[in-house]
Amino acid sequence: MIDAAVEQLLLEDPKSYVIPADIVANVTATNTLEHALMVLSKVGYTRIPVLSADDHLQGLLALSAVTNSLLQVPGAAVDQLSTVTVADVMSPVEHYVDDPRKLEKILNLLVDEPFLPLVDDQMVFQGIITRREILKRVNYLAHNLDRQFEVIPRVADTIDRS
Ligand code: 2BA
Repeated sequence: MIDAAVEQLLLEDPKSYVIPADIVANVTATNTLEHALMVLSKVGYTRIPVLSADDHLQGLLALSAVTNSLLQVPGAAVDQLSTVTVADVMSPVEHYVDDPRKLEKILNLLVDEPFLPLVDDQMVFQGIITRREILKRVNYLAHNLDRQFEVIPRVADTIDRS
């Protein structure tokens, strides 16, 4: 369980570590891989969410899945990617959160995941929580814990600052 003081400080402003849906790069399952490659190249991210036309989270698209598809056909040119859709190569969403205050789950999953999609109870995409935003929050915690809480070591000589 997360320590109560740590949780309180991290949760002071949960919205601060959510990147809202309107600024998250995404593709739809019906997009061609040619279009998806253009989006991925332009934004510079290696993995982005796949949304339906009504903004439901459907999967994740990795740049590696697009390049793998290209390499399937010997000598294939990029325009061959217009015959394949995002739905053909996207991966399922294994991990997501429906509440940015579920810190225990978020911190555990972000050890292995670079980001977590945030959805509402209908699986409508709300944004993402990235490692970077959570680390910024942890950095804030590291610098502000003793401004709001008195932190006293249980054993007086356990802290060696040499
Ligand atoms: P990656 O694309 O593998 O990026 C890993 C880290 O590299 C990012 O960590 C970020 O620190 C840096 N980075 C990569 N491309 C960047 C760019 N175009 N602008 C600024 N920084 C860039 P995080 O920021 O923690 O992001 C973790 C993952 O979340 C990213 O993994 C990407 O899959 C996703 N992501 C982050 N912001 C996104 C956005 N606005 N739209 C779509 N996906 C996003």
